[in-house]
Amino acid sequence: MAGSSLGLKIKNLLTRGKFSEEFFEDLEDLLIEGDIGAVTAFELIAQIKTDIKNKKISDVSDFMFIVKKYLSDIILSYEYSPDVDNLNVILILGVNGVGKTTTIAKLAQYFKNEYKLDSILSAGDTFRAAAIDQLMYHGDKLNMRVVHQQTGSDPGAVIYDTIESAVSRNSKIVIADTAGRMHNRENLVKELKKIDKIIKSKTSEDTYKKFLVIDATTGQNGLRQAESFNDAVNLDGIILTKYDSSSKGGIIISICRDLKVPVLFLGTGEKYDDFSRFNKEDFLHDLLNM
Ligand SMILES: Nc1nc2c(ncn2[C@@H]2O[C@H](COP(=O)(O)OP(=O)(O)O)[C@@H](O)[C@H]2O)c(=O)[nH]1
Ligand SMILES: [Mg+2]
Repeated sequence: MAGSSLGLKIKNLLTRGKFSEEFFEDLEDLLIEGDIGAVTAFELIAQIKTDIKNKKISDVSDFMFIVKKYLSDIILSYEYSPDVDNLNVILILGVNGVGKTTTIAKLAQYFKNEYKLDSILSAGDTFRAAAIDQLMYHGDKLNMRVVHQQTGSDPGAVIYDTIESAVSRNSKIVIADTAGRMHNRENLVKELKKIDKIIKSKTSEDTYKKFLVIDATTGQNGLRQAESFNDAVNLDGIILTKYDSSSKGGIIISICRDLKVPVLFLGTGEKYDDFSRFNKEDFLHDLLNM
């Protein structure tokens, strides 16, 4: 059943009937393969066993309903909206290749469509020239201003300049890119803390948000990424990208459970419009086929 959804796999397992120990072992394997995480899988199974004992589960649909309810209680989300009267600063974090720069362009377009607000984009990934060029390309396409300096410059200084520029133009949204190097965690954390401090010195805490981009195809490594970034700057939300792939992003369950960071948006392709708010019901529907 390679490639089929977690929900189909669970349903397939259920057709074998009997809630035997072997059934629960297979179920645990499926949940872990689906990136739901060992601890969550273990707790969910304990819950199911109790519910079976108490006769709350007698058929497949009861079973799936309990799984859904359990996961629904873990997954966190809320409807993020920018404050249209004040300056909003959004720092976009994540390891290389997860889709940060693309997501910045999508977010800018989203704010334009939903709130009629232009964003100023900040080329805070100064590590590679290509990263700056990529953001400038999107700014050009979207007709939005990009503040940048040369490769290798201090990302904190670039973001500082961007905020100054936004204030002087009375712009309401700054979306800042960052480099996602992870090979030296200590340096990354140090750099992020510095950027965080600069932003806090220039803006109010309620309109400053730190969003982590997680690639749906990542697996349990995504939890470690989230832990690192959350330790550094206290994340406000997750944006799950590459949701158009066959991976259904079970990793967010572990992230919500362990770090209590809500999931806010979904990236569903490479185009600007391939972007939407995260909807928990839809997510569980896709994950569990119900
Ligand atoms: N299929 C798909 N590809 C995406 C999505 N978001 C980003 N990408 C692609 O992933 C690659 C890396 O994206 P990029 O924004 O450069 O990642 P960054 O290194 O984190 O800035 C690019 O080829 C993007 O087009 C998505 O939601 N779905
Ligand atoms: Mg990038």
